[in-house]
Amino acid sequence: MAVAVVVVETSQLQNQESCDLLAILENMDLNQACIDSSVVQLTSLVKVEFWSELHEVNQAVLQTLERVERQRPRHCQDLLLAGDSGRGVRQIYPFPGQPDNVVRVYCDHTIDGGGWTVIQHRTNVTVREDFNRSWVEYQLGFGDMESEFWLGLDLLHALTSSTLQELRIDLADYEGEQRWAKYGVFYVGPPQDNYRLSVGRYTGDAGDGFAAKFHHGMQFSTHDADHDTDNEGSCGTRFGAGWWFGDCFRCNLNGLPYEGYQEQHSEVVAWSPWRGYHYSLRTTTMSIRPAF
Ligand SMILES: [Ca+2]
Repeated sequence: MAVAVVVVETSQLQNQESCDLLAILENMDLNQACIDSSVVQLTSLVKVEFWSELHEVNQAVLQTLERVERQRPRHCQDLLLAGDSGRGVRQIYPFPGQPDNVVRVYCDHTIDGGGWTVIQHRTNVTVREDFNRSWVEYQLGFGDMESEFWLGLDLLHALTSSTLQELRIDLADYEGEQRWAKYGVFYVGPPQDNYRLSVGRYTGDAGDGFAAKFHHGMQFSTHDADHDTDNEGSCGTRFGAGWWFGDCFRCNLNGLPYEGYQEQHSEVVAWSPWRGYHYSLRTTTMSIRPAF
């Protein structure tokens, strides 16, 4: 064994001037075959150690990656549990099995225990966002998350598919009054079912604007994609919004941004159980989080 040879002879080599392995072996009065064999064995020993170390490093990297993936937040509630606070734009990884598919969402930890992912927001900023958008725009989402926006139906379907979600709606009028509505069940179906809405188990003080026979079970419609239950016309065209219209609505939070009561208009930002069909609300916020 070459290593044994080197170790045994080390005491005799303390005065060696050269540290070159080949020179050391040659000075040990070994025959050439023994020298060649020792060098080959040493080289192979080094290789085995190298691969073994590389394997260990590789295992450590894989374990770290698995740990990082487990720690990646799927929604705002994961961020809250990890110590996040306040509100603002955050990054989440909502798609199971797609650890690199990151999306930006607006999280709010300041209301009702926190952990809310905001999916829609309207407010009376100077330049209002246009919510009378096409089917594709409602699918992909639009607007500015720091201002008015719609998160997008594709992401809504993904977020509500992983685990049962609850929905919270916060409303404010132009007289300084505020109301809220909460639904213990909220699910947005897949694109092939036109993002059909499942909503129920109301609590709150705004009144049940999503009441079963009006919006629960309805597909999503826009001015260019009519899936409502009004056989004579298009609610999306008539009321200037994308929404889960039936025939046509009890609430329409994506309506046209009129301010306050409108005698002549019902295509307003409406939550009829509170302010009726002709009153356009100042602020609306729709947020979701896991129900359990
Ligand atoms: Ca229709």
